[in-house]
Amino acid sequence: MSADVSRLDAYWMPFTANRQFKQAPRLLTKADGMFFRDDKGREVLDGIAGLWCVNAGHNRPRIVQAIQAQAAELDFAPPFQMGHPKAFELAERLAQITPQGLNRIFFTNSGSESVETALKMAIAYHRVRGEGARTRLIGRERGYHGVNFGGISVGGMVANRKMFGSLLAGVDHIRHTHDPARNSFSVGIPPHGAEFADDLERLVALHDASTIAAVIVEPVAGSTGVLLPPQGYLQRLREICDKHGILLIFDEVITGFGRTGQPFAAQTFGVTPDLMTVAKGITNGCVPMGAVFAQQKIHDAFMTGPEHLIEFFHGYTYSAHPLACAAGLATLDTYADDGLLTRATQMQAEFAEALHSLRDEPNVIDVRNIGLVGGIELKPLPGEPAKRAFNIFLDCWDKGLLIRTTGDTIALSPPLIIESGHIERIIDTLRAALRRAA
Ligand code: PXG
Ligand code: PLP
Repeated sequence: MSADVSRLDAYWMPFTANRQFKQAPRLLTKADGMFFRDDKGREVLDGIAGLWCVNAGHNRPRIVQAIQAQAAELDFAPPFQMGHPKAFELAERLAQITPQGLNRIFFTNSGSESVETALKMAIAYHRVRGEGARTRLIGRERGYHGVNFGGISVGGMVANRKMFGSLLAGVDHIRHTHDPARNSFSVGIPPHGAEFADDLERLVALHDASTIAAVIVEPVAGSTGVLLPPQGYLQRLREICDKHGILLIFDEVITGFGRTGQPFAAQTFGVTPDLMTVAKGITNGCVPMGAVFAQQKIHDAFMTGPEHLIEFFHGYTYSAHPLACAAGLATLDTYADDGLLTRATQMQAEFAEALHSLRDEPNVIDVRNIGLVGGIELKPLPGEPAKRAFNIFLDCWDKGLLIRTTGDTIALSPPLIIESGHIERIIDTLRAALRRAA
């Protein structure tokens, strides 16, 4: 059945080639475990956990039931000056799995909102402590921090920034860590480039530490093509931040909830930030939710002044929404039942070997991996960046595999319940598509 294009007009789709899509729509209608079904009843293997979010696989019964029961019990509770039990319960449960000291939890509805919240928290934190000149925010080239104005300002994806004017003032960027000349085809963490962290010293020298509030980075950059931190890089960034009183924010919207083999990448890399942003896997993608995890000292710095006054003038109508909290609690139960927050450590060797078996396929110029994340970078078609990878995306879809592409990099981030047979099927499908595209 070809879709009725007239009925597709009203929906202006996000981050989509709208005209291409509407000529040949790709419609998902059902999901279960590792698989979607499309509107023609075809089974499609989910190679990207929806959009890096369905970490426990689709339609997990415990989560489904929790959402259904919650909708019938308490549909909404105002989050300002009011609460409901599951919000507190979820915050307590999350605080048990967060890296050391990140035990104060602020709820949002997405990764983008988490980023805005963390940036505002950082600036306000310095101000409540009497360091109001620390307002500058430092991001990194090729970073992705969602699509709101703060996030695109500290972000470093040119296409996401260039259309939108002057952005936030007082933002600068350290250089990215991608170094194919030295690190291509590294298995796991690339060996070279810890010194890229020293670029922060350059910005400190330029702006003076007394003007800098925070540095935000993704421990592993996902959206920009799976860029891993070189060995020792995050430690070095932490040291420089400490030396200059700058807060370090890890954006773990993708890396959170088991993706790299530990609950959070901060634990995988043994580096603890001052603030952490999460979303996606917090509810297994089922109900929109995000959060900022703050070190207790940051939270406590706000808890001054008259007790009847609001301490932090920030929040969303849907912060700690009851459906999201119910989904979040059931998601944590599901992760615990199945051991999913560390399952990537068991699967990563097999996943890495399968990925790297693609290194000699046509036009593959790099393969990158950590935990259950993979990146396969292709040589662009001359004069047509992103086209080769997009063609492979379409070919894989045709053959029943959902992958994600960004530029000419293919990203894989399968649900953490993945088994060997699924890995084989993903790699075989990709290999055939790469050969057809040669
Ligand atoms: N920070 C990071 C590190 C992310 O990866 C966001 C913030 C924003 O989250 P929301 O929930 O506002 O979308 C993200 C989101 C891709 C892709 O193809 C990745 C994301 C979103 C859309 C596409 O890699 N990550
Ligand atoms: N715009 C208007 C006019 C509003 O009244 C509100 C919230 O009350 C918002 C935007 C923000 O909405 P949200 O809290 O869902 O982010």
